Amino acid sequence: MTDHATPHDNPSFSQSIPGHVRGFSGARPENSTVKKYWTGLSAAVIDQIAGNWNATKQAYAATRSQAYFSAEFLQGRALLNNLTNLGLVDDAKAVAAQHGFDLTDVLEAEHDAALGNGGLGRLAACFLDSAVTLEYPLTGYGLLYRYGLFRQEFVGGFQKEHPDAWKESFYPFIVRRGTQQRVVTFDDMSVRAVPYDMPITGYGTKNVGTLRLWDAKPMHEFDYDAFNSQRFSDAILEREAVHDLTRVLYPNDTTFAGKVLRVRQQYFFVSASLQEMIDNYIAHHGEDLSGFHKYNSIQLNDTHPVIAIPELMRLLMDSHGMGWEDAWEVTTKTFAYTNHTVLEEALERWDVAIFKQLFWRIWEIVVEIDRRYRIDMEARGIGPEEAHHFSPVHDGQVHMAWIACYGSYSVNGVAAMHTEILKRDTLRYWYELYPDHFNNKTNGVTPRRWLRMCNPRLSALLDRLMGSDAWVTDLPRLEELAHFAADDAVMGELAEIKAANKRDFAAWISQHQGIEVDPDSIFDTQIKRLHEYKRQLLNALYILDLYFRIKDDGERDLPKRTFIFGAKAAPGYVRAKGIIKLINSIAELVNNDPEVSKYLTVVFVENYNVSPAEQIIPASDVSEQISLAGKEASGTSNMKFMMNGALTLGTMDGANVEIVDAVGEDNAYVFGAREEELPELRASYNPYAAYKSVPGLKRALDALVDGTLDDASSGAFHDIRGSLLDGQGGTPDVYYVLGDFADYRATRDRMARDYVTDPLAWARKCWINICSSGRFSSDRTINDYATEVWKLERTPIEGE
Ligand code: 26Q
Repeated sequence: MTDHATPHDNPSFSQSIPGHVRGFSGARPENSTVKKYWTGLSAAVIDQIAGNWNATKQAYAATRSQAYFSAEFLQGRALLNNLTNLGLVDDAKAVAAQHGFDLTDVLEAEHDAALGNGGLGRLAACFLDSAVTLEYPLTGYGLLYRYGLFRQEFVGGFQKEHPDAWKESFYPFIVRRGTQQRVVTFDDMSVRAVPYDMPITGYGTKNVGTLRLWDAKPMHEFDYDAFNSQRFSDAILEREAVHDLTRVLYPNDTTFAGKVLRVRQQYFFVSASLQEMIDNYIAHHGEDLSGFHKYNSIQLNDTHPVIAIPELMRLLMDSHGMGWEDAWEVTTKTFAYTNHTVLEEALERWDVAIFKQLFWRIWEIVVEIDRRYRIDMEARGIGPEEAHHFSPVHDGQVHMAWIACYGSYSVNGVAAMHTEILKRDTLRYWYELYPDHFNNKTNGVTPRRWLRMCNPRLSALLDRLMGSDAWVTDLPRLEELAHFAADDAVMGELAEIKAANKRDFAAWISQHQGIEVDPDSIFDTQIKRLHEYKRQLLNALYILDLYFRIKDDGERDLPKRTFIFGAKAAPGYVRAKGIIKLINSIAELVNNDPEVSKYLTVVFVENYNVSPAEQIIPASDVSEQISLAGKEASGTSNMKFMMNGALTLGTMDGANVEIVDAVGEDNAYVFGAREEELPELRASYNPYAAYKSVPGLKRALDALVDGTLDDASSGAFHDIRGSLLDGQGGTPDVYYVLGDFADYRATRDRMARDYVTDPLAWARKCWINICSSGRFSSDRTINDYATEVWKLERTPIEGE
């Protein structure tokens, strides 16, 4: 199969590359630096799509279209993704070779666009890819952060954060649209919002979608009067305050911190985006905005952009003369809200003082929404106390989730189980009020980046067996290949592909971190943000236990394993950072022990991000999805692993439940307490009893404080052990780590045994996972949103 998704036989692309490279490097392509070569090649890609991008924008502006509001878009690298989608990989490879460059090296020169923390941000990026591939008119709106998620360095095993100046050297994949600026007004300052557009290419389509990211600039480049007067320093300070707005992505993902700058960022990007949408509506349909919702719908990615609800009210009323009732009608038919968490501590609540100080008018509107809400609830027969608890404003705070639930026509969770928990607990009140607003949209991931692009070997096998690349845009068709599970030759090929990917990862990690891993060992991986509920600690305790089984118990009949971690901790999350130090200390202990390191290697990948994930996932055998049941809304790496032929070791949580349902219980390894049984288990739970009675636990936990492991006198390991055993005044072991340990240990042992005793049976399980991954394509998710929620029509362009 060729990789020509869009079969435009394209000599123009190849021929344009040298000129673009020369333009950036001021040198002959063969004498250019690799970074300049990357820049020129990227510019050649932009050149290719410019016409179709323009045409797509015009087509989307004229039809009912969807906006995706998100504070985060975790795009990762752009060049290979675009080459893959446009079918230009071979051309780029050939031209680069002519100039003496290996395309792989050129691609490695690209810095990740890490404008997101984790799952929620990466989901937004996958959705953009799917929407354009399916030719749905959707535009992403967000913030052009100057610094993305911090770069992580390990210093003595501790996480150290560094600024991530991702676009400091020229970045060709964003284009400034200087003629489409807007002004956003706060009570203490006005700010120019300058849009930068990132093109989003699709696979097998001429459509090119847009991610529009707003940058904040001072109203006037220079206020000469102020500069020339006694107010010189005020003028400088005000300019800096404006630049602060889009300076940095907040690195918290699970704990809410009421930072003023954060709510400013939120208001800034939603106000600019709404102004643009209204102007576009007026240009096409005239000044009467009562039909705005017929042409526009806005998906709110969690509560981060929810301030758009009062802001749209303000714009409709104050700028366009609409009355409250009409404006509320339009607003509540425009917004749809996605919830991504059930963790109490993550819910956004802002002190009323912040609202009053930043945007008095928005505050007034929120108060009026609150007043009318209470009247509305009384009319529905809901008691004032219950209504109060879910009101937009109470106890001195503005509650963003309640504004979202009251002001949206749709509310969804991100996996079947998560949506059920929302309906039963977190959002029960709203579900009872508006049952038909609630729906589930199980997450998905794009098979372009997460299979086609990151795993070319497996992609080639799938192409050959199917006789086409049809699976790339129709992933459920992989089901047609399920019968090859009985074909030993194909299973042999699958095993060889995994082995080759593992050799590639071994070379990569050796080059990046100087650690040598054995490609014949089991690659067992946990990659995700570091949080107690995700239970990296459970994984770490198992490894410690194994260490002692080898060292003290003399166990020798053990499969060889490589344990891979990748995780960033929020900089202020002290215990999460302690867990990073713990895993690094265990790595040090295990890897440097001549006896133990024959069996085990521990690798903590530094600065985990989208690009490392693209190396790690195709090379993994085991996918660790071990959150406490009921806590992980969905998970999305679980889907990426499955697609690439890794088997899930997981709890019945989030989308794991649906993965196990798709592959069957024999093709996944499930352990741990079920969500519905936890309340009863908890009632009689005594972590101290588990510590004393569960084999291996005491030894592993004591290693944290008996000198086996060294936390550099930080107290981190003492704190971790204490959190499990005494809870320091609160509940001990909130995430039931010790409660699930025995089952985890038994299941993980069994899994490793299965791997070595019957490689063919293992390969068949992997194959069934790959062939059953169809419903975890974000194409399915986007189709469901588009047909059930957004009511969109596919809008293909004619194109060049
Ligand atoms: C909130 C307030 C202030 C500062 C930061 C934040 C903030 C930022 C990011 C809160 C949450 C996030 C990100 C959450 C997230 O990534 N959630 C994950 O979303 C995935 C996509 O739906 C799910 O698969 C994961 O289960 C969920 O944890």
